[in-house]
This record gives sequence, C-alpha cells and structure tokens, in this order.
Amino acid sequence: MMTEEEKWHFDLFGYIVLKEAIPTKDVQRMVELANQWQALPDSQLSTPLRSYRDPVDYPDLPRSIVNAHYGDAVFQRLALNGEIMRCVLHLTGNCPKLLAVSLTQNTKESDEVGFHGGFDGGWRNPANDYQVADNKVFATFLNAAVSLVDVPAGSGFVCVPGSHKSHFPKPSNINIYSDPPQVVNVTPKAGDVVLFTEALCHGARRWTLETPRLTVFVRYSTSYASWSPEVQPIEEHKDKLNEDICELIQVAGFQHRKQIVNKLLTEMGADPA
Ligand SMILES: O=C(O)CCC(=O)C(=O)O
Repeated sequence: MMTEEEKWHFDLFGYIVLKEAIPTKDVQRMVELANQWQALPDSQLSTPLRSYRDPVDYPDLPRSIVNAHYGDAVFQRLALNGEIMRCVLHLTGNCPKLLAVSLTQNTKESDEVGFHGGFDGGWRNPANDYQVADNKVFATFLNAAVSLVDVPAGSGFVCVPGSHKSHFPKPSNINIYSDPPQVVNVTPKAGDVVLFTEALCHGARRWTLETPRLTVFVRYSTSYASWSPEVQPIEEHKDKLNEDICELIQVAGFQHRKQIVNKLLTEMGADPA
C-alpha cells in the first residue's frame, strides 16, 4: 500500500509528504471551522471540544483544540482519508487505532516547539517503536500533520531526518533553527500531509505570517497499544461519531482485524486476506 519510494523515504528520514491528499473543499471547511472555534474561549466550545492547554493559562502556547472529530464530520473524513490510511495501514500492519484529532493554531505570538522525540537520554520509549523487516516498515505511533495553509520556508515543522533510528544524543548546538543536513524544515502546501513516526526528533519554528498557521494533527497507534486505554469513544458523545470512526478508536488485539480495515483495503483494491 506504500510505494517502494515512500517506504524508502519513510525508513531513511522518518517521514513522508503526501501531496494534495486532502480535497480542497474539505480543507476550506476545516479552515472555516478553525476560524470559528479558535475565536471562542474554551467555555464557549461545544463539548467535548476543548483546548489541550487552556489559552487563559497558557497564552503563549500554540492552541490545540482536541476532539475535533466530535465537532464536525469533515474531521472524521480526514481521519479515514484514503491517502493517509493506505500508509497508516501499512505502517501498523493493518492494526490501526485512532488516538487524537487536534486542530492547532500557531500565530506570530505563539512559542516555537522545541525538539522532542528521537534519542532521549539513552532511553527509548518502548511504546514508540520503529522496525523494518520483510520489505515492510513498522511504526507504533504515527502523526499525520495535515496543513490547512501554505507554509513558507523558514517556519513550521522541522525534524532531524533519520533520528527515529539514532543511537547517540544530538549535539547540544543542534536546534530547531539549525541548517540541513542535520535539520530539515518541511513546508507543506494547504492539503498536503506530513506523516511521521513520533520516534522522529521533531519540533516547530516560530510562525512568521500575519494569518495563522492551521494544522490538524491526526495521531494513530497500533490497535493493541495498551498505553492509551483511556482513548476510547467518549460515551456521552459517541452519537456524534460514525460507526467506522468508533471502531477505529477501539483498542483491539493484534490478531483482530477491524471491519473498517477490511473496508478500506477493499476500497483500495488490496486483498483484505
Ligand atoms: O507544529 C508542529 O509541526 C510540531 C508539532 C509537534 O511537535 C507534535 O505534534 O508533536
């Protein structure tokens, strides 16, 4: 389901860019909702929408509105987007779980996001695994960063390519503003997706434009990841989700094949067996 070139790129660098993966009308709808929701204080967002960190207490952080998929069907379509899912299915061995859909705004005033992930003081998080075998790439914790705006060079997502496999600490002089080859600034256009393993050392440079940077971070893990058992459909808001999304959120054993996976594989013309 991933092409040979995509596997090569993802394995070597820890991310791939899926160009024009999201239909323009869905991008426009998400921008519209982002502008509406981001203009409201947390107290006026309809539950279960809320900020990851309330901007009243954290005015300098980029504002990330979590549970966006409960707020509008466009975010449910996004979490099941065919381009994203053909890669997520490959990378999770057909055992995906939807963890989070967060609509994030960075303004010129927002703090930059320092490097995190990758080699972390000699200890590698066992829940954030990365392996390659049998011509397959395997990653247990993925982030699809869907850009709703064109990102200019010099700001937005940065990473240390290949750091998802590194075994040595990053030199202290390497930071989010360092140059290639150590640090790469990925600058998607509206509708592009940067799909990366959370094992990759990554962060974000300060936003430089007057109009905000809008990104939807759609996070997936393997369905059997037991470190996120609390991520289940929220009982009192379950009626806002379609059946496919509800199933995608469920924890399931690694031998269990979700119906939504078979449905997606069939749609993609792949053999569900
Ligand atoms: O804003 C970005 O592109 C970086 C976001 C990030 O670091 C994360 O989602 O873990």
